[in-house]
Amino acid sequence: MSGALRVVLGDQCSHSLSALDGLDPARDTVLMMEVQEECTYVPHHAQKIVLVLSAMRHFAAELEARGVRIAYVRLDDADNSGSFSGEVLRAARRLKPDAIISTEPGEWRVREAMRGWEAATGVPVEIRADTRFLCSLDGFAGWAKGRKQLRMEFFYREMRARTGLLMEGDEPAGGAWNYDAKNRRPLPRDVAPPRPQRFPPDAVTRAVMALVATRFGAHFGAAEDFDWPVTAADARAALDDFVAHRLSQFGDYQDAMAEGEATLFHALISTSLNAGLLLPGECCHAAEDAWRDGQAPLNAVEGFIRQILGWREYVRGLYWLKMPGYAQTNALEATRPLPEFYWTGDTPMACLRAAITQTRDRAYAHHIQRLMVTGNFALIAGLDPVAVNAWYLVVYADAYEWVELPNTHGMALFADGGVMASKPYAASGAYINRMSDHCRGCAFDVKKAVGADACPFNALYWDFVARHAERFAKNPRMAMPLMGLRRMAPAKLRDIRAQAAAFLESDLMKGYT
Ligand code: FAD
Ligand code: DLZ
Repeated sequence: MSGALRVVLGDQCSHSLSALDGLDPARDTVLMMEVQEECTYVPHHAQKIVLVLSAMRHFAAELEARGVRIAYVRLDDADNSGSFSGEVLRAARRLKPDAIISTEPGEWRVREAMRGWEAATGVPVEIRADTRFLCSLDGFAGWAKGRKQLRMEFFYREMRARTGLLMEGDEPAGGAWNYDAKNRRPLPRDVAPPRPQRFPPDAVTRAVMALVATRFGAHFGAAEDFDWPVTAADARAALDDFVAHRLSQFGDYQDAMAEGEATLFHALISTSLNAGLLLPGECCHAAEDAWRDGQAPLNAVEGFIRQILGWREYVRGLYWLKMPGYAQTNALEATRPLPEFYWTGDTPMACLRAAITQTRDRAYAHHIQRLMVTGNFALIAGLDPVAVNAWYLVVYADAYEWVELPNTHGMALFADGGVMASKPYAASGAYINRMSDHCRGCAFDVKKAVGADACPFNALYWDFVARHAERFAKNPRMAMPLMGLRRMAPAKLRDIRAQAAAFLESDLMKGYT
C-alpha cells in the first residue's frame, strides 16, 4: 500500500470527519478498531459500549457502501492487541502506508498515545483539528487569553455573534441574550411529557449487545434495554422528534424533575452528538428554524441553543485549555469515599434513588438530576472528586472526558476553585422540593433539618456553607447563604452540624468496597 491509513475512533463516526478529508478510495484505507482498553479504561456502562461499537460497525458499513476500503478490527478478533496504539502499529506493519492521518481525539490520554504513533511506526502522522465543533481550540484559547474569569455567558454571546445564530443584525433575537429566568418551572401534575421516539436494536446492534453481555457483564447497567440511535439517520430522526414534540416546552421545564419521568422535555441527543452521529450546527439550526417558523417560542429555542453553542463548546475549550492539571485540583479539599448507593440506587432518599436507578437502567439522567441531585449531594457531603469524576465517566452513555470532567469537577463539585462556576451549585432539600415531586414519596421530611426523619440535604447544605464560610466570604454570589448562616442561632447551627456529622458517619454513607 502506498496510500494513507486514515484512523477513525469510536466517537468520530462522522462523514465530515477531518481525518477523511481528501480520502482517495483507490489508495487509502480507513482503520477502525474495537479494543479492550477503550472498553475498560473505566468500566463503562454496558449501554455505552454497545452504543459505540454498534455506531462503529454501522459507520464502517456506510463507508464501505461508498467504496471506501476499511480495515476493521473486531473486539473478538484473535490477533487484536487490545489498544489503539497496538492496532495502529499492527495495521502499519501490514499495510505499509506512507502516512497516518487522524483527527484529534476527545480525551487527553488518547492524544498522548496518538503522539507516540509516529515514533512507534516510523510513518509520518498527521493529527488534524476536530472541525466538528463550532469553536476551534485556538479560537477558544484566543477568547480565554488575558481574561481573569472564563464565564460561559460571555463566550456564548461571542459565539452567537460569530455564528449569527438567533441574531437580528448585531442584536440578539428578541432583545435579550438569555431567557433563563422564564425556564425554571416545575412540572404541573396535568402536563404529561410526550414519549420520545425509540430505536429498537437491529441485527448489528443485537450482535454487539450479546458480545457486551458476555465480555462486560460485570459492568454497571445492562445492555438489554438498549434503544439509543446508532446511525446518523436515526440520530437525525431523534432530533426531529425532539424539535416536533418537545422543543416548544424545553425551556419551561428544563430544570424540572418528576418521579417516573426520566426524560421530560429533554432532547436525548448527547449520545449522538458525542459519537459524531449529529453535528452541533445542525441541532442549533433545526431549533432556530422551528422558532422562525413559529413552532417553538424563543425562551425554549434560546435555552436549547445555549446548551449546545454555549455550554458544550465552552466545556470542550476549557478541558483542553486546562488539561492535564485540571483533573488534579481539589479546591474544597473533599476526601469522603463515594457511598455504595451510587452504584446500587439503594437509598431511602427518593431523589437520589430516582436519579441513580434511572442512570443504571438507561445510562441517562438529565442535566438537573446530574447537577442538583447526584452532583449536589456529592458537593455538600464532601465526596472525593476523583471518585465522583470516575463515577460520572462510567455511568452515562454520553460520557467522554472532554465533556464529563469540566461538568463534574468544575460545575458540580467546584473542585477547580471557580474556574468554571462563579459559585458552588449547593442546595438544600428546598430546591429539590421546588423543582420535583420526589419529596412527597420520600422517607425523609424535606421541611426538617434535624431529627431522625430530617432530609439529609438540609443539614449537609448548612454544614457545607459553614465549613466553607471563610473561603467564600468575599464571593458576592455566596452573600445570601452566608447571611443565612450568620443569622442562624448558634444552638440551631450546632444541632444541624451534629446532624450532618452523624449522617456522614451513618450506614447510609457506607463506602463501596
Ligand atoms: P438536553 O438537556 O436536551 O440539552 C441539549 C444538548 O445540549 C445536550 O445533548 C448536550 O449536547 C448539550 N448540553 C447541555 N448541557 C450541557 C453541558 N453542561 N455541557 C455540555 N453539553 C451540554 N454531557 C455530556 O454530553 N456528557 C457527559 O459526560 C456529561 N456529564 C455531565 C456531568 C455533570 C455532573 C453535569 C452536571 C452535566 C453533564 N453533562 C454531560 C451535561 C448534560 O447533563 C448532558 O449533556 C445532558 O443531560 C444530555 O441530555 P440531553 O441530550 O437530553 O440534553
Ligand atoms: C468509548 C469507546 C469504547 C467503549 N470502545 C471503543 C473502541 O473499541 N474503539 C474505539 O475506537 N473507540 C471506543 N470508544 C471511544 C474512545 O474511548 C474515544 O475515542 C476516546 O475516549 C477519545 O474520545
